[in-house]
Amino acid sequence: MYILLSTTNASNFVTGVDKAFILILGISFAFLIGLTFTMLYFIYKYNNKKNPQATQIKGSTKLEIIWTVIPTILVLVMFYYGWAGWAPMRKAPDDSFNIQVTGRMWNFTFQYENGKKTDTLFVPMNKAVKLNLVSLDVIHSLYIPSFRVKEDVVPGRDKFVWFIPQREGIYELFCTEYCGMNHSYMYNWVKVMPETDFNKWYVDTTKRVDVAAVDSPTENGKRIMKNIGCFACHSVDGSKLVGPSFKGLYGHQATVISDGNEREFTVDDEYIKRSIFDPNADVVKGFSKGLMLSYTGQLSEDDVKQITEYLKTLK
Ligand code: HEC
Ligand SMILES: [Cu+2]
Repeated sequence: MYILLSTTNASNFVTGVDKAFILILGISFAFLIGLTFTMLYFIYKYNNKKNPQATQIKGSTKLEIIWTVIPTILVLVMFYYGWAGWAPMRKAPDDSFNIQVTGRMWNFTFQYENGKKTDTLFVPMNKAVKLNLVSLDVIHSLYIPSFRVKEDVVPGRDKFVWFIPQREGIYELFCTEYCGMNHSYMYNWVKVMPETDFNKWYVDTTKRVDVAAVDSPTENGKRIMKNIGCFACHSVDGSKLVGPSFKGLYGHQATVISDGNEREFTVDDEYIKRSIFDPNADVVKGFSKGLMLSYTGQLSEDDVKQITEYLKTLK
């Protein structure tokens, strides 16, 4: 896939956060090595053979001062770099480009000031972007690792994150606060475009909904199902909800009841299509008729093809 793995300067916050991170990691590592070697040295120096008579040591002002002053300095240095990286995140420039992010169980939607709505976050390069975070139900948390930003999305509270994307590309965005059964579906993409391309995309209001950054049938299939709500009744992990799980569905040996007769066959494209447009023609054994309604008119043949591609991946 064409996702950028290297994230050097993907946003204006990368340097500040990485500096603090590497510093703290370095200090921890130095202590780990130092303490381990001191320990090994003491085991050697004070073992029973070399040092049969234990010595009592009564206080040492010099030592006390050393191990108070040095850690204090180290902690203050860590605090300084942490603060320096964090403080600018709390003040968005006044001329930021505003986008509202709505989190709910279990998806994110992005709404722009001109009414455009997407499930991929589109942003212009080299321009301050401010995301206003709204939750409709529980606490979610918006995380864009490559940009080094992360903020809880709390119902009833005004929360935001801002950043300046500095590199064209596609990045991951996801919920990082466990928010219930299908928490893992809250997984989206951020597409950073040069400002002129972005503006062209932005004024085109003919394509209002569901513009995808990653255009593959499986991704599309999953997104269609997420948006139309299939996962309310079907799981992908093998657990039984209102309907059977999609895990291992494609190609498996199914037993269904059609017109009161039980029959067995292998699940294929045709069966999935019939299940979606005429769900009560074949009813899966052990489940009730009439719970799943037909999606005729709501989903196109092409949607169903993409759904099928996605179902094939659920081994
Ligand atoms: C209100 C709950 C509900 C929703 C929403 C729902 N289904 Fe179902 N689905 C069921 C039930 C119950 C069954 C089992 C009975 C049957 O076969 O009709 C089922 C069966 C199926 C089957 C056959 C599964 C098998 O194991 O053979 C497929 C495929 C399927 N659904 C796909 C979908 C898709 C795709 C969507 C979204 C477009 C969807 N369902 C939405 C309840 C639901
Ligand atoms: Cu969430």
